[in-house]
Amino acid sequence: MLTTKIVTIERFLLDTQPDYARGDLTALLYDLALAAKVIASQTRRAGLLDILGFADNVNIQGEEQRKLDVYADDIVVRLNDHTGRLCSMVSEEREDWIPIPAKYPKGHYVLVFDPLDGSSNIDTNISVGTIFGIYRALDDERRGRLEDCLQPGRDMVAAGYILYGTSTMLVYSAGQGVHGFTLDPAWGEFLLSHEGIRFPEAPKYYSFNHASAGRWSKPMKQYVDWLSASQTPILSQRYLGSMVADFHRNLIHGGVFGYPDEYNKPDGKIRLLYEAAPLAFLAEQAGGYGSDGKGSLLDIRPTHIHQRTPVFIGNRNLVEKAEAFIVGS
Ligand code: P6P
Repeated sequence: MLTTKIVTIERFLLDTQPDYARGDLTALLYDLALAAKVIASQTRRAGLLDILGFADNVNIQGEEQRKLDVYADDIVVRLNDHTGRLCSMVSEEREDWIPIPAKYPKGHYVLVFDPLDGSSNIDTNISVGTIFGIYRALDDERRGRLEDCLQPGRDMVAAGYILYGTSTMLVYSAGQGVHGFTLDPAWGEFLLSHEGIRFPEAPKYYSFNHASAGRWSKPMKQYVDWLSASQTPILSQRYLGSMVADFHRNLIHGGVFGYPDEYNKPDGKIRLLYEAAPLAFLAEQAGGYGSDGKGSLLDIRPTHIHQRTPVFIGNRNLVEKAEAFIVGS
């Protein structure tokens, strides 16, 4: 007989969300779980899109076939723009912030998200993911404004990601630790599979694109040399080109992911608002740390919704060592 409890994400949220979450935050997390199921069903078929009559950009149902990241963006917006839980959204796929249409009630929360991080890897079947962060509206009396979207990560009330990998996992934190749920495709339910995830003390991996080393500063090269030689046992280098997948592996096994500034990319490549800050929120909740090389990513107040930042994220001691090399230089 099964002895372990079967805990759905709804049950877990209802049992663990603090009262201040007003119920809307719990419902919003559930809405994101639904979006995850819809997006997962499509990414699972990515290799078949041409075979299933998507080749000429119109599928067999007469729907216009879109890139999967545009599809994922559309699903998240359409599942959340009318619920009355949000006052505004920001998506990596859209140039401007997304107001809630006037015909719909406005809510207490702001949703920022990258609908499909690492999407350039889809054609090689490498894991990709949706990254999200949730803030409270700055003014509950007014409809959403751009300034509601430009809050420092420290003010997030929740963050998470959905990883479309060998299984589909939803990993989130609402400030009480980091918890992982695995989708059971037979039941269509996310079931608690990783309660209270924390970075292991002994890291195993470091994740940097060594091909960019010629564009790094000298302290940066010294730091990566230190990573590759200083640890016992030595760290393995793993870099997928999908930050959400690299982050997840390092969260489970310990390690550090970095995308530093380069001579031709002074702010690096990773977006602060909907990629770096949500993962830094999770990292801190899991006993780790996220830095831009000088200080916490969570203390940076965005001035633009798509602004980029250098990123070092993972085991706290490894990230603080990056700061020591960079700041100390
Ligand atoms: P590069 C994906 O496009 C992404 O934003 C991250 O998910 C990933 O870590 C990074 O870019 C890869 O960039 O320049 O190393 O190919």
